[in-house]
Amino acid sequence: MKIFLYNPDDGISYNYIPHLWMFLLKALTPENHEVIIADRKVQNMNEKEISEYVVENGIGLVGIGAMTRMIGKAYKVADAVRERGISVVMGGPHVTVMPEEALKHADSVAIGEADNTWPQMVEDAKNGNLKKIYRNAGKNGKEEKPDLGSYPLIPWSELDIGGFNNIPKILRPMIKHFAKGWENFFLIPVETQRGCPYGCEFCTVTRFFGNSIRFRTNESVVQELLNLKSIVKEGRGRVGVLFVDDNFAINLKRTKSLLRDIIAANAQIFYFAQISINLLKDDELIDLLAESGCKWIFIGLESIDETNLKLVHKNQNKPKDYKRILEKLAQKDIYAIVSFIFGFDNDSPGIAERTFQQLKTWPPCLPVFGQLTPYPGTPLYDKLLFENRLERPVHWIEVQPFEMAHHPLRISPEIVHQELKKAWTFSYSSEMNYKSINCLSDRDIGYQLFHLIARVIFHGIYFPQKSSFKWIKVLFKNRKAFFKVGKSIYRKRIHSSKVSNGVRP
Ligand code: B12
Ligand code: SF4
Repeated sequence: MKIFLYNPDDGISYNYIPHLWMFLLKALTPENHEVIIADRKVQNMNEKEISEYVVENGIGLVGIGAMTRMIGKAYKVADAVRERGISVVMGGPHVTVMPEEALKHADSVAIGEADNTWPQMVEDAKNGNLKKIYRNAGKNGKEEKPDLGSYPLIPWSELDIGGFNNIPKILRPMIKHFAKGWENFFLIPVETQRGCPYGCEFCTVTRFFGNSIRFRTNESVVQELLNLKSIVKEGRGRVGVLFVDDNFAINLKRTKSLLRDIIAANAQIFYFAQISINLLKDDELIDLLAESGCKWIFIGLESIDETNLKLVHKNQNKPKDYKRILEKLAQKDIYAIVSFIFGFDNDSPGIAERTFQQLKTWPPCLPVFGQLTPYPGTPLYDKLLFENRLERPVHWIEVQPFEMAHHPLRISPEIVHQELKKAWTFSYSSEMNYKSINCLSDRDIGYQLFHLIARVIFHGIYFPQKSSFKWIKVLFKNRKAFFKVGKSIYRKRIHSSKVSNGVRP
């Protein structure tokens, strides 16, 4: 049977990173089935075109996965495909908590992690025997989480990932000239563990993956990294890894042992990881992160206000520690993508300015800002529903980007929206980009260029940059910063050619 796995996007930014679930389910699909992966970023088709594609290509089963904010689009695709008589199955964090809603659009849903249920779904679909609901039940009927001890090896080097090149087309000739090889840059998702014990009020993870942690073996992670390194060796482009674990260092002993094994196997690859700020106090961990290839850490700082953090049960974050820890990371050449949420109950007008004032005192970071969103299945959603504060209880069906679905206590949703815009505008202004590059002027030039490109790409998370015209505009605005980095690269080249010609600098 031919299976088509599809992931929509959110209509604002691209899916810069391939969604792991598709590649994982492909690797878990029983033999004798062909799996075609389609991501909205790469296969730019609307629902009608998808339904035509699946009919013309003899697809027997369509699997769709989506986060809450893409679910409306996912349902449209599902409806169009089913109209053509082809079965649709859905899975992922949203349909897990809203299975009845999903079953209005799909023949079948996978509840929770589908590693063990997927092969059965495929066989049942082949035999025309699909059940409505699949869940991984243990002997006592309770949900059992898959054991990651037998995690499959995803054959990245054999897959076509060309469509996920993160370097915008318009920049590729320039990058090729200045930093050959980096014109094709892929960020690949890899997981090493699942689960998070913290249970922050707004987050879906603890309920979905559970509060105890399950690990892949070190050997299997190392093998996957070595496999990814072969893409670089074959000259197909540069590869970075995003460890999608929600808290890469939640078990310090295990993380350190994994990092030591990565180093020992020479499997270091440039990587990003997500780690809670409280776990980054450990100096040995930071040394091992740096030595094993970590370049960026995604840190959910959420707020600079301790009261807000307490309100949403994110007590592990202590705003007084932020600066010190970020500086410690920067000393090891590790920078942070710091994530903030506006619209907490203790937020008040001026939140963007107050946050920005703090940000300016930290080493260069890539900040991201979002509004507090009550995702279904979270304690936050249940609380707001109970308090009758949800203005749009099914906000996901018609997603309004950066619009709130409820009213915070001390700030209106309209002001939150304005504050978000302000925060994104301040943080990615050409002045701020130039300032960040200046702060990094004693660092590796390749890194400076990478940082600048990342800043320009991050600008597009809030201000859509999908056309070449928009890109040209953004590049033009940042010409001073690009010129500065270009000049340093040129100087370095002259310097190294003099040295290689025996001229003393
Ligand atoms: C990596 C990641 C990102 C990355 C990239 C996304 C990507 N391309 O992978 C980045 C940083 C860009 C990102 C951004 C966002 N993310 Co995010 N992200 C994650 C993260 C950490 C890992 C995803 C992952 O790969 N998991 C591992 C895979 C194997 O698990 P899985 O996807 O759940 O798949 C399993 C099952 O769900 C099931 N399954 C999934 N799909 C399907 C489909 C079918 C047909 C079947 C049968 C089964 C099935 O099978 C899989 C194997 O068991 C998750 C948290 C988490 N641990 O999952 C959050 C998470 C998915 N993100 C979340 C959110 C909210 C966002 C943002 C909206 C944040 C923001 N405010 O901007 C943005 C939106 C981005 C966008 N473009 O729309 C939420 C989603 C909640 C929800 N209900 O929608 C999560 C769950 C985190 C959270 N705090 O709650 N994210
Ligand atoms: S620490 Fe991160 S992953 Fe864990 S519950 Fe909190 S927000 Fe979610």
